[in-house]
Amino acid sequence: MFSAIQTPTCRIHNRPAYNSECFGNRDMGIFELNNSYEDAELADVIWSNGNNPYENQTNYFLVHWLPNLQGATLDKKKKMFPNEPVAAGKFIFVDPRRTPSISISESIAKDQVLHLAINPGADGALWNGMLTYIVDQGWIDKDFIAQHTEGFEAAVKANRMSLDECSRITGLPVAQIKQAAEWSYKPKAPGKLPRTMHAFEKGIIWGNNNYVTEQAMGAVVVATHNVGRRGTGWVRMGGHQEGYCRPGYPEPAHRYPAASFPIPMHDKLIEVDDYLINGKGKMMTYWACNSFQTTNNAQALREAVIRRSQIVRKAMANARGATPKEMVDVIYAATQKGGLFVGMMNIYPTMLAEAAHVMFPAAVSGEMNLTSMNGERRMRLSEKFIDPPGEAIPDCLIAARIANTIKVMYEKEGNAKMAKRFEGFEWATEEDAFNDGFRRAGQPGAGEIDSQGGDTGHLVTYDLLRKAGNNGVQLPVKSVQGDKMIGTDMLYTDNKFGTKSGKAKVFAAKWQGMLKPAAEQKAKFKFFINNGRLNEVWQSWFNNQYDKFITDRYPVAVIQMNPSDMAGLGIKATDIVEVYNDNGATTAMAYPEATLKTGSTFMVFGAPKGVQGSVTSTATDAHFLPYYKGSWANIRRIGSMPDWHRTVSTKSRLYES
Ligand SMILES: Nc1nc2c(c(=O)[nH]1)N[C@H]1C(S)=C(S)[C@@H](COP(=O)(O)OP(=O)(O)OC[C@H]3O[C@@H](n4cnc5c(=O)[nH]c(N)nc54)[C@H](O)[C@@H]3O)O[C@H]1N2
Ligand SMILES: Nc1nc2c(c(=O)[nH]1)N[C@H]1C(S)=C(S)[C@@H](COP(=O)(O)OP(=O)(O)OC[C@H]3O[C@@H](n4cnc5c(=O)[nH]c(N)nc54)[C@H](O)[C@@H]3O)O[C@H]1N2
Ligand SMILES: [Mo]
Repeated sequence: MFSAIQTPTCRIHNRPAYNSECFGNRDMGIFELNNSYEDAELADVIWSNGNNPYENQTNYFLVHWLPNLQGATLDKKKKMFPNEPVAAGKFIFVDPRRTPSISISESIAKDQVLHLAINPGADGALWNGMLTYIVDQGWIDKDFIAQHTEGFEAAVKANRMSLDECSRITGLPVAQIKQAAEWSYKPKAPGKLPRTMHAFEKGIIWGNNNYVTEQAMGAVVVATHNVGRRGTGWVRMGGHQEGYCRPGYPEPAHRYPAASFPIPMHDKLIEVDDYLINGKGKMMTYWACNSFQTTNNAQALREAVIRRSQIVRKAMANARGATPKEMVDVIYAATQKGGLFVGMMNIYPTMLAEAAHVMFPAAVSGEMNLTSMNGERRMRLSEKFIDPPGEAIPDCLIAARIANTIKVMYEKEGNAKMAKRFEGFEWATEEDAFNDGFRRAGQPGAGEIDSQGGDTGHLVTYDLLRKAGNNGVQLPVKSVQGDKMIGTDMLYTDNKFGTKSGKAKVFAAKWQGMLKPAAEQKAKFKFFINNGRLNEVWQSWFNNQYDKFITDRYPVAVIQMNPSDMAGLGIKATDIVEVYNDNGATTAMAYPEATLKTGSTFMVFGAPKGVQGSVTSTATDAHFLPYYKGSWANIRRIGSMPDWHRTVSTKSRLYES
């Protein structure tokens, strides 16, 4: 995409532009995966912001968080921090609804758990109020601020918000905000600040005004030195394996000069979904993603892409007996008339297949060797143990074949200049791609990690990863001793951040209210359609939809509702409802949940039968990070599925002891 084709029209699988989920953190010079899972065992307090870790980061939560709450890591803490008071950990959840994570934690140690049941979208205000309060209390690390940050004073001024105002906007009682502040930031003993880990995930990332909210939280994190100390960390929770490296975006621009590492391109971002909806672009390739089910304003995208792909399909159908070369001309001509040529690389013919003209079958992990890293930057090699079906091959080799084919075509045309751009894809195996990518281009997140560890990607080999086994290694790898790669537990322990000056940059991040398209939806429609994940379901259900164990439990998308809201609309458990607003409409199975506030719902996202994204608005932050969580819509009953009364459970999903 970047070095050969050189297109800037590129989006990431889960959002409509080639941006970061954490520009806010990165512009401050703080990479969002900066601690170890072990730090969750060592923390005095863990904040879980817009995150439901029991359901979505299950192993991490059960193995590393809960033991801390239970006091089972006290010995470890004493050993690690001999000169300060230690106790069993405390959890603070910020979430508009009661989640299974909260109910499980409370069932273990109620007094050590706080649930801040925040008004949707108000997190920025919470962190403004928190910053103001702890500065006034003096619960901050003045030396650290003076030596290792810049911009702090200006941010304190800009973000200033009284606790009363904070309470009014967030809906949280002042006493509760004070309680959270006391747990998290009040010195444990003279000169001993608590070790407070701040985790966040999709309630923040896909929350209201991502960039500003992250930086409002970041100001508090930095003021209290809760990054780069063991038992702290300001981190994404993730939940899936990730990690990739890449050449730079073809149109680099550093809007935020603070960052020293090559942040890809804030300035030249293209909102690709809007681009397609507005009739632009000639070809779209969906690679290992399914925007029809998972993007924001999804119904509008589906309608546009299907309509435009039909223009091409019709032209192709009329070109009877055309040779491939003639067909190319037919397709190109159709794209000149508003058509869109659609390709997809996937392991299943998903909903996107309705629009696709070509489909390339990919091999998955297990059918190929795959390197990936988890939420503590732990990289592992998962080795191939079975052949892929049919003609499926690893994605990297599909990419290589495309590049090599284009190269030969340019050579035939005598276009040496273009052919040159497509050089370097002589990959025979996944390992070749790894060697050219990770080992040459740098560690995943490219500069973000290399700004800490130097360009040491070349030290990592398949051979060493194989020897490291399931424990892998935490990136960045600093050196190799014998057969062992020496990794990094925690970033920023030297207080050198990823900015030119090496200081963490604090930005003004004043609460700005609700993003306009979301505020307009909210004003017009009755129900908050909060949305996200259920433990049993994985992402767009690409496997689950063929698994009776899952579909018996959730035959279609489910929407949890307060029973009194259901009664008001004549809706019974397992009835089918329509959820609709100005952006689109979707359907779901009604599922009572008594702890939801009236007017609030929770719908599983991404389902093939009931796409929640169809009713999300167009609201994004300045860098096109969608506000998926902020949907408002009306609900009406469609009818009942009598069979489901017998076969489908709607027992509360909350664990209550
Ligand atoms: N079982 C399972 N696990 C998964 C996945 C899966 O599909 N299934 N997906 C993986 C992926 S890709 C990801 S990104 C992660 C996501 O992991 P999480 O972010 O933990 O999951 P979500 O359910 O999307 O959202 C978390 C919470 O945000 C809350 N929320 C909504 N609006 C707001 C708000 O305004 N403020 C705050 N503070 N909270 C809000 C919701 O109520 C919800 O409980 O999970 C990963 N793990
Ligand atoms: N309303 C709403 N929308 C959301 C969210 C939300 O919370 N609410 N969350 C967002 C988030 S965090 C995410 S991660 C996205 C998820 O959105 P997507 O990334 O679109 O969803 P996935 O199901 O993860 O898509 C993976 C696709 O890749 C295919 N696949 C699996 N393995 C391979 C492989 O090895 N090679 C290839 N080529 N294909 C493969 C699968 O069949 C599947 O179609 O949704 C986003 N959308
Ligand atoms: Mo995600």
